[in-house]
Amino acid sequence: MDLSCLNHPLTEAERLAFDEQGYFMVEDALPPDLVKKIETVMNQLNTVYRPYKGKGPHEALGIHDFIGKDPIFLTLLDWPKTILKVCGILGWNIQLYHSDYRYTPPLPVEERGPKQRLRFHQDSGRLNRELEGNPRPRVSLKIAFFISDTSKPGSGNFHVIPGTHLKNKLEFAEDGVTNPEGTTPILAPPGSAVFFDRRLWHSASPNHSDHIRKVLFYGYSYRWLRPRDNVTAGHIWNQLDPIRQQLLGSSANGGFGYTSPRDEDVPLKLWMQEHLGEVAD
Ligand SMILES: O=C(O)CCC(=O)C(=O)O
Ligand SMILES: [Fe+2]
Repeated sequence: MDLSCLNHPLTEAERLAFDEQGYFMVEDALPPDLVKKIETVMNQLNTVYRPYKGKGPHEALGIHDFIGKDPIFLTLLDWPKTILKVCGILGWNIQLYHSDYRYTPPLPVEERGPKQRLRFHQDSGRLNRELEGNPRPRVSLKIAFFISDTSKPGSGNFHVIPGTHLKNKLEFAEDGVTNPEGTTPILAPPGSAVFFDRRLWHSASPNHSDHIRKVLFYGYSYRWLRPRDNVTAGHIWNQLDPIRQQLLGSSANGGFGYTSPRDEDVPLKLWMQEHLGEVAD
């Protein structure tokens, strides 16, 4: 890993925000030249995948498992300004369980119908039914890397309801339209990274701006969670260092190594011990 990550640990303020609000933003997580390069690659993928997925010019395009589709995406996997914040929250037994590309063109003016309630949800489907407890456990988080400018409301902003990661259920107004109290648009400039707890009630929103909304979501979880996509990386496996291999799902000891990892299963643990001193077991 790039040793400059040591300058960007999880801060106490971030830990507090994550524990109490369920999210925080890191502004300027990515420099403008990198944002530009990523945007170019996102545009290329849009050109290829939009017709392939049968999406019209104004429809949102989502691509799951984008991680192996261009080397630039690996750069963000262990990005120096974000990776130790993930480790600060989840520790070293982590993996990328999901990657999700979102490319949302503006909705044509004539299609901007009556106001509708946003699609609030907690992440990871059955976890929200089959895990016991109130609140249910965290298990995973996502980083949203904002590539286009969503710093103004109405630009397809990511929305959250702060503090709701501790609520298994959310009350919705009977009118079917009004959003729950506390609904907050995240005003994210390009290059910013928003960390959020999978339990935080959150939603996408329609893009009523004049530019395409472009975001990359990196989902990190404990290694024992079954990934939500195929984490396709066989074609680049030999180019990955051991920590990236861990993050993309390797285990030296097979299935056993996910729930009871030995040192050889988790090079990230050894790296953290070497560079940060003692780490929690
Ligand atoms: O596109 C968005 O703003 C929301 C995406 C989302 O729900 C997710 O990545 O879990
Ligand atoms: Fe989600």
